Amino acid sequence: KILVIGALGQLGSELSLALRDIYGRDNVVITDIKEPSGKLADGPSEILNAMDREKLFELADKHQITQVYHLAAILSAKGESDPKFAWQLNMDSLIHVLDLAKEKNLKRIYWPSSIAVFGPSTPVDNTPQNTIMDPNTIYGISKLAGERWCEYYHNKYGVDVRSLRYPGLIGHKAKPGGGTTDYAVDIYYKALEEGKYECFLSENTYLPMMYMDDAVKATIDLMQAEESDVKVRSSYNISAISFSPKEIAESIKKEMPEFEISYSPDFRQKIADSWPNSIDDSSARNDWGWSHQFDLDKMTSEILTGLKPLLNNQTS
Ligand code: VAH
Repeated sequence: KILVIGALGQLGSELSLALRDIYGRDNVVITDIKEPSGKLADGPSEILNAMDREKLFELADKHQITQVYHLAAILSAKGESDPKFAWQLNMDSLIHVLDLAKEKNLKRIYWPSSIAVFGPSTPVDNTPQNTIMDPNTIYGISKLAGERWCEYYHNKYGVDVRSLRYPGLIGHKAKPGGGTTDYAVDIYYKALEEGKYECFLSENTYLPMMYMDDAVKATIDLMQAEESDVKVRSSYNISAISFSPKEIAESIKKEMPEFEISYSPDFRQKIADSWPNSIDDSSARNDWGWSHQFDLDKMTSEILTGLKPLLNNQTS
């Protein structure tokens, strides 16, 4: 059976639903620090604080877990408000899962990294799989250290841990939590609710991004790949689209001509400026056939269509 840690987060909630569709509702045990609601409540769930090693091991036995997707983390912007806690949660929880995999001989585990592992000295365009990495957020530092731990446990103990360096993920089924790229989610909600958006990044801030459906597909494709095809055991670069706030606003205007955007960069501008503009993901494409489906306009129409009924219900 599969255990999902952090199943109620922006990625966790969509990935948990996809995993249940593939493996069956009762074979995916979702956990988070609060009870699930809506569709996610339809299936086995447990309360689990990702730092609670004992409870993690207990749940793995109770549910005969063979695979773990560990998605719980404090993201970049939120992490800067409490660096010590972000480091502790992001690192302790990963090491508990790696130990669980080693001691219970789990089939495989998944752990997400991020383009946040790159920093101001990293080549910004077509950032290579192997390159200079000098992250300057605690989130990015914890993801870089986490990649080293994953490769260490794979090489030393044979743990089959797999990982992706996600770009900014844009999904509309679960509110994002504390990321720097979350402007690209907020903008759709505000476009529909208020017809305008004040962006916390400047208009030409290019960032690698990906629609959530592509991120879920990449995760499952990687986890279903033959072990021998998974050649990168730190974390794979993956990417889909790169755009700026100006370009996503233009994309929205194609469907909502009266939409207006304004810019008032805040502390997150510095974080965004330390990250790449675009990513070279040729290793993922060559090793296990990664390819993205959604470009910017296709994502925009998918999200606006998906959000309209939700927001209409709220306002009606
Ligand atoms: C964040 N959404 O902003 C996450 C992601 C690349 C960005 O890691 O922190």
